[in-house]
Amino acid sequence: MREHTMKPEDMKFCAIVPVYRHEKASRNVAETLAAQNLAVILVDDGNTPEGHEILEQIAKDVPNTTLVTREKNGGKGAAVISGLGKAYEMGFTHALQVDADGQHDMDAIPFFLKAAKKHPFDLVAAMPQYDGSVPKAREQGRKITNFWVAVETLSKTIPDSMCGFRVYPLQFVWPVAKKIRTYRMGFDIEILVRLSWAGLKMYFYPIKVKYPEDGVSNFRAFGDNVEISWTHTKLCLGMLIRSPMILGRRLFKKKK
Ligand SMILES: Nc1nc2c(ncn2[C@@H]2O[C@H](COP(=O)(O)OP(=O)(O)O)[C@@H](O)[C@H]2O)c(=O)[nH]1
Ligand SMILES: [Mg+2]
Repeated sequence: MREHTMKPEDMKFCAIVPVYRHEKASRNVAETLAAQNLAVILVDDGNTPEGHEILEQIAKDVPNTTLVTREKNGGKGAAVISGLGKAYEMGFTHALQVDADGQHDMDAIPFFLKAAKKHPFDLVAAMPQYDGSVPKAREQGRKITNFWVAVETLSKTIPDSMCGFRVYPLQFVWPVAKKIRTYRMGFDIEILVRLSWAGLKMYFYPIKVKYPEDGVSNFRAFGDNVEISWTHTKLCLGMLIRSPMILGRRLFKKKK
């Protein structure tokens, strides 16, 4: 794929917004994305009938917005996979994944799109810069995850794997994403590790992230941490199997 060239005019960007219990906040996010000329794919991840109605209305009001509806709540990962599949089917070349609750600094979007245009075949992802609002337990969990990701990739190429703000080159990412069975919060981690194993180059840039005190977080302290631990167990085993390939590729690259 790298031998091909992609002209900026051939790149078609969209944004994928997984939505669960953030229907109201997602309007502002969708409007901000559309104002930057991005097509928007909202994924209704099994919200209530009232929530679904709100999302339908947003899709009608905001230009170039498509609503993907999942009948039952499947988890953030399941919602992003649905969105990626839709984006690929619609012919987009790149998809920006962003949270519906507006916790990512939306002013950073032009910077990330520009970086993706500069690196059309690579992944451009965010690493979070928190203000004081981040819950301590989440910050701690992130550090542990980042340690394990370094082990799983045998590298320090992924400084953060939990921030759900990134631009995916779909031609490379969709074949990997569609096979992932980690449907909740472990998805963001697993996709980056698998893309690293597949040889995708990654660029990370900081983004401001806030956790508003009255905001809704769906992160389940027990369930999601269990899933994340299981994800790391699987990925560590995956690394052991792939370690000759990972190290061999690195050696070969250095020699070239
Ligand atoms: N946690 C969670 N988030 C979901 C789900 N389905 C979609 N999402 C969306 O995934 C994004 C991240 O979830 P959020 O609750 O903000 O988690 P946090 O930012 O890690 O505290 C938001 O846009 C949610 O609306 C789900 O089943 N669980
Ligand atoms: Mg959030």
